[in-house]
Amino acid sequence: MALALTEYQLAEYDRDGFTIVKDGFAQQECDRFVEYMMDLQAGRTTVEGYAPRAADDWSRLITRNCHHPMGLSWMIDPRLRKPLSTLLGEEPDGVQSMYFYKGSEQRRHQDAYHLPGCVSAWVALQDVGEWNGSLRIQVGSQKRPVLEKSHFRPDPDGDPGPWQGWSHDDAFDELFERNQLPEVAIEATKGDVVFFDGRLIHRGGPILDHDAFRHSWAGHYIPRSFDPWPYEDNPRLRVSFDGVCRFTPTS
Ligand SMILES: O=C(O)CCC(=O)C(=O)O
Ligand SMILES: [Fe+2]
Repeated sequence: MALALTEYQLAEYDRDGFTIVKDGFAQQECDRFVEYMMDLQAGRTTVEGYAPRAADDWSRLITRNCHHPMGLSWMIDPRLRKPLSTLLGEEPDGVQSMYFYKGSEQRRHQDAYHLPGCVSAWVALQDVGEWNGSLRIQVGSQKRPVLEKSHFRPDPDGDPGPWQGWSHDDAFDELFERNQLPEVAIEATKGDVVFFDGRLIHRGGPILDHDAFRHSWAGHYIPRSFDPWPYEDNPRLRVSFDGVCRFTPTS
């Protein structure tokens, strides 16, 4: 059954840039995904394209062009199709996913910087809180300025771009300050799905217990009609809910 977004959740998404669907996935499904990823990490399961990692390597696993079977099945899980279509306004295409073994403490950013027009489905595969690093979100920032790659380089006339000379991380912090909007830490329980707008400023919050795992997964989706391809250097593969893999043609 599709995850249903209520009128209230749609209004919340529009206003705040995100909404949470409680218990979107069953606990056992989350456990199975975690077990699979632990096996993949340790080399107990082998998948072509996924070398076993060092025993202490818990860095996030980004998947763009070579999906392992479990990741692919989550990426195009039929329950995600309807809410993502509603939020994107058309058929969604998955373009990347991220598996987090631990909290990321990733600095503030907008996913739309890399993937204009994207919507994210972020799933807590275990309970998530301050101890293992919450997802932190600046509420309503999706309606404020969006940083673009072109802002960091000279414009066509050779004049400096508005953020030229800034590091990306510092630029997002500055934008966050200028917005003067509150930041919230998302407390999620296992199976909750957070849908959020790619223009929303967010980060991986501080981790109190660095030994703690924070199994979570994020799929990033763009509208089917989105062309040209938003990446500058990456593969042009999209995975769609009809099971078809599509490539964006080079012009
Ligand atoms: O989970 C995190 O720590 C960061 C997630 C994120 O940046 C994303 O899903 O786009
Ligand atoms: Fe992100």
